[in-house]
Amino acid sequence: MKKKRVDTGKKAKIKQRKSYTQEDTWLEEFAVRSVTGNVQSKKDETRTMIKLGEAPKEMNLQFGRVMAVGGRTWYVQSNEEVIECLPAGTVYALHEDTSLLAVGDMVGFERIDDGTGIVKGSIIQVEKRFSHLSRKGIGKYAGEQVIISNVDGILIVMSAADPFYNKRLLDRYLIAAELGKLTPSICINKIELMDKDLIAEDLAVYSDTLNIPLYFTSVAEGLGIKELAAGLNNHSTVLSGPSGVGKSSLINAISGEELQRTGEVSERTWKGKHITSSARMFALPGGGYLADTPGLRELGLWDIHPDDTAFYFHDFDAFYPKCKFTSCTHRHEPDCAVKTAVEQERIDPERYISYLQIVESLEE
Ligand SMILES: Nc1nc2c(ncn2[C@@H]2O[C@H](COP(=O)(O)OP(=O)(O)O)[C@@H](O)[C@H]2O)c(=O)[nH]1
Ligand SMILES: [Mg+2]
Ligand SMILES: [Zn+2]
Repeated sequence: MKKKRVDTGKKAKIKQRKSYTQEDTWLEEFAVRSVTGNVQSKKDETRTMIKLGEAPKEMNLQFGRVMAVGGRTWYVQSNEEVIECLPAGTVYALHEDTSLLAVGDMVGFERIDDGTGIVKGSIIQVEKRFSHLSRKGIGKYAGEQVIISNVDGILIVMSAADPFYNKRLLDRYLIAAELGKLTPSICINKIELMDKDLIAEDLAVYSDTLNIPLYFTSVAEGLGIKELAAGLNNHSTVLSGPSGVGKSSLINAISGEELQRTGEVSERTWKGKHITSSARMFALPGGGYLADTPGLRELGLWDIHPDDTAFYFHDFDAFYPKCKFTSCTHRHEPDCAVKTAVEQERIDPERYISYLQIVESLEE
């Protein structure tokens, strides 16, 4: 993966957030790193200096993991406690991603004892991320936005109906998963509303050709939940997909607890505290974590060149080496083995449609 360099020599250029749709308002909670290594939280205009590398050894850091964020507060789980943390004036970062902090991050913090008896923390260091789900920011702010970090897998959740699953979005998710080093699996929820066999046939390319685990569930009728829970047990997995497909309902059903309210994406609580709608981690009783995220209507891909898109369509793997031109984009070129395979239906024509749409969007 390409690394974005932090150029400390240039004048501060703070990337501004533009107006988002309602679903995107949670993004403003992300601290945004500028090209000079400053971050700015738009809400309160505070800035944090970022230094690349480890914090000085003499700092007495305690380590933990960000489980949720609300306002400026990052909820860090450390041993058995959840500690409310704010970023320190200077944060040492071991990664160079645009988002300084994200839910899922491993952080080092200092405990603050202000005499009230309530333990708070100041985040001093952010560890390198081993995986992430990222998307391209919307509008003027076109940087990378890390939705969640340091999980093993992504469960792409869509529903059989209400809303109908979106294969174009699904194909984008698969690319984002590979870019972020996340093992993908797919869940089609609300299966009681449709004919399961028809959907299984429609999605055969994913389960049979691409060998991606495909789950069919109904939270309403308790179908397929055990199988899904078994597949997710002992792993840490982010659930992502459009809103209203049943992500929060599935997490409740799997954990067997009413961990969070469903049917809304705007407000959560953490022990009575206001938690804005953003990613949130839940420990599974049998080990591992599930991360709930707000619905994404679209997923702008980050860190991919249009010419490389075909390499992420693994059902094309057997064909593109046979194209006449090594630089073939599989669109207008003669003797294109990919196009021929599409015509012969050896490649799912719908996957090819996704490919064309994604290349086009990356060229914009
Ligand atoms: N018919 C049907 N509705 C469901 C099912 N699972 C969840 N829902 C409903 O779908 C709506 C959205 O669920 P929610 O979990 O909030 O979706 P999220 O936005 O993806 O987190 C709620 O009204 C749920 O009760 C299901 O299996 N079948
Ligand atoms: Mg939800
Ligand atoms: Zn070609």
